[in-house]
This record gives sequence, structure tokens and C-alpha cells, in this order.
Amino acid sequence: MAQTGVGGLMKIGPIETRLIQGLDKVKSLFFVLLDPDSASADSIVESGLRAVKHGADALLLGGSFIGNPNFTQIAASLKRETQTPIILFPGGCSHVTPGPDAILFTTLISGRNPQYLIDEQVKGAVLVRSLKMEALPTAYMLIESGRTTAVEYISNTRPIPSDKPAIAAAHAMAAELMGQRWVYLEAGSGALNAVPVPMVQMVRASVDLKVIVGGGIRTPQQARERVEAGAHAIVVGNLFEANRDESLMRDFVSAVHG
Ligand code: 1GP
Repeated sequence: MAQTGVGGLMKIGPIETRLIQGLDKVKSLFFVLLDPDSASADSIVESGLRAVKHGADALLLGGSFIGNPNFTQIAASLKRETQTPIILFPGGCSHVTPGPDAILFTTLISGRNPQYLIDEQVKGAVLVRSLKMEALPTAYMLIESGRTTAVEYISNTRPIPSDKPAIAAAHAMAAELMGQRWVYLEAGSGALNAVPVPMVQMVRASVDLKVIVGGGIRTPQQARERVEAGAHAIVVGNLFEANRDESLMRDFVSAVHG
């Protein structure tokens, strides 16, 4: 049995502890998402190491499909080269692979599709345990962002309307009551519009979960506004696939770390 703590409850593992303790030193954490399908394995590893060099607090590894046969190798290379946490961010149970330090063990609570609420999780749980991979229990909420995103289409779920922060907050409350520790407000990769600031504020004010915000964040200013609204972590992916400008990466890190 992995990760058992006081009273037999699932304890907070070393990666989650490190992230939470990191919040004593910086205003918010900066996570860079690496999509294994976005480029060659070497180039993805290089992007990850560049992010680490400029101060990323964790690298998320995942995507909707994962058609890259070198996926496991990417995770292993990153792990060899850096002490920064590599966290698997899977699109489904078939993406669970050895190598990453931890997994965002998500449930798509904004949707009503049992496959992503519980089915993928049941199918992936045994492997996560066998690999002794640390799990961060994460309520994943898809927020409407201006056009259909890959996650909306693939998951066959409806996002939460972006102008209804109270609905997002109610979902976060339910997640907290069900024992989740993190909530991920997701506009979708490459979203037209990022998660609205008032929604981040309301979710943060409604629960004690750690709040991750990602999708469609393209400027340090947008990141900063969401940090000020209470986000504990900001995720950026797409932007750094297209733009390798190191000063932009540095500006994001300072905007998020505060
Ligand atoms: C997607 O939230 C992440 O799951 C990051 O989104 O690629 O749009 O930065 P972007």
C-alpha cells in the first residue's frame, strides 16, 4: 500500500509537500506543460530544461493523445537531467507510464461523463499503485473559453460557463467535501480566453483546495492577474512551444513568483 499516513489516510507525498512548501517562498507556482506530441523528443526535453533553468517549479507532461512512442523516454530523460518535479498530466489511463515523479490524478468534475469521472481512474489506479507513483488528487474543471477545445471534444463534456463563477465554486466545494486537495481550472490548451479572473477569485474564496489555473494564458500580465486573484499555480504550455524567447519565460516566472 503506497502513500498511507496518519490513521491510514492517504498522506501527502514528497512532491506535493515540496510544492506546498514552495508557496512559503513565492506568491504562486509556475508549471510548464510539455505536450509529448508537440515536437521531437529531444526538443521537448530541451524545452523542459529551459523552463527549469528559468525557475519553473514543476514540469507537467501530458496531452490529449500521446501518440509519441518516445513518451516514456522523454519522462526518463527529463528525470535524469533535473531535480525539478516531473508530473504526469494524463488524458486517460493509457498515459500512465513509469518515469514521472508524480501524477495529477484527475477527475473531470465539470462534466457528467462517467468515463472521465471514474472509469479511467479505476483502470489507471492499479498501475499508479504498482509504479508507487505519488498521486496528487485533483478535481479538474473545464471552463468555457470561446471555442471548442480538444479536451471538451475528446471528453465529450460541456464546460462550465465562463460567466458563472458560482457554478465553478459549487463544483470546487463538492470536490473538497469529497477529499480532493487540488482543483484545476482549465480553459483548455490554446484556449481563446483564459479562465476569467472573477471565477478564480470566487473558487479561491470558497475552498481550501490548492487552485491551479491554465489554458490560453499568453502574457505575464494575464498570469499575474490570476495570481492576484488567488491562483496557487499557473500553467503555460502552448505559448512556449511556439515561442522560445528566454526573456518571456523569465518574465512569466517573475510575474507568477511575485
Ligand atoms: C492545458 O492548461 C494547460 O491543459 C495549458 O494551456 O497550452 O493554452 O498554455 P496552454
